[in-house]
Amino acid sequence: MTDAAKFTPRVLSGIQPSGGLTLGNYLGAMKRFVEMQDESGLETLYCMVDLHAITVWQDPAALTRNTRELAAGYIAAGLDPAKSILFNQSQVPEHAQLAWIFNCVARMGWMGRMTQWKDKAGKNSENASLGLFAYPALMAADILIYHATHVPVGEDQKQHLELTRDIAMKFNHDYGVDFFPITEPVIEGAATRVMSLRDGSKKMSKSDPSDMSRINMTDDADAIAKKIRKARTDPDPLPATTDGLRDRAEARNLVNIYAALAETSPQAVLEEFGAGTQFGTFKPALAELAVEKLSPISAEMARLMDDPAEIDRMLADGADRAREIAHPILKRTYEIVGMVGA
Ligand code: AQP
Repeated sequence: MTDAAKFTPRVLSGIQPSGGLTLGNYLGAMKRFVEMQDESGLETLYCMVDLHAITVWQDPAALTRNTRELAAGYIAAGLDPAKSILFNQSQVPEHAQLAWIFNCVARMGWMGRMTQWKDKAGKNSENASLGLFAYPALMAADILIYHATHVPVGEDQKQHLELTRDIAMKFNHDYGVDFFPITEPVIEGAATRVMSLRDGSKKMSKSDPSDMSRINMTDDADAIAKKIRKARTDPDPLPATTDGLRDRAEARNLVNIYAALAETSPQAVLEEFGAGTQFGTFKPALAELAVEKLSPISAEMARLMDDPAEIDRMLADGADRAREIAHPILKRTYEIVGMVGA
């Protein structure tokens, strides 16, 4: 059994630079990253997972821009490079090196059961990249190369984190060691699953072909207001309690977004507006709140993006600091596996 107490409490998480940051990424992940950065006794590492992004085609110029924009988003949202290690995944080669070991630990059947694989590969799985199939083994390596004990993520990543635990347990078992921690997922907050504005059954996603389905962190006030005005809802007004939202995915999503932005509960939002309030009244209030919360972040992102060399310098520094933790863990892994010269 793994003794959790022997591992330094350490947080690792990442976001793919596979498009512009969305409100889903912000509420489901980044906001929690910032809170954890300020919790005492926790070391925090946050990365831009560019190796994950290329599991589906990325235009090279867009990948470069999206990576810098994501770094700017991290800082604009409140991550501080003096407190957290911020870096780009590909600049720490130990991630890919450990991922290869994990490719040899994980089983094909485990990967084939991942819902993200099924969703993204769809009916065309013969034509999907091998990287997309192996994605969860790389994610396990991202986490375990730092012996991270806690991983804040949105609800959609829960299954991948369970697989990370399975890989750690199988490695520890196969080699008769107690080397990798059994990491805890941190799926917390009012909006661990922000849904598409066009379809309440789909999550809000950077790569959704419809820009109207999401709020991008770089959207201006007019775009935010337009997207919320056009967001799909049903004809009924707001109910008195959250029970009344149970079978109303789109309405529930807008109330949840409001609650997460206002840092309150969905029930409190319903009480504030009152049962019977029409979406014609609620939507402009939501748009106003979203603009109030997001515009300082997008303004700061734009300011930081004016100096890409400074972003690159900050990421290079973060990668050096990350490697100081990762390298000894990789070296020890190679020794455990029996590689000569490790
Ligand atoms: N809609 C969402 N609601 C809550 N959390 C979300 N996250 C993503 N979408 C939502 C969380 O954001 C973190 C980073 O996600 P990611 O970029 O690594 O991958 P993803 O989950 O696949 O996000 P996208 O936006 O859907 O990207 P694409 O379109 O490229 O696949 C994770 O913690 C995730 O849970």
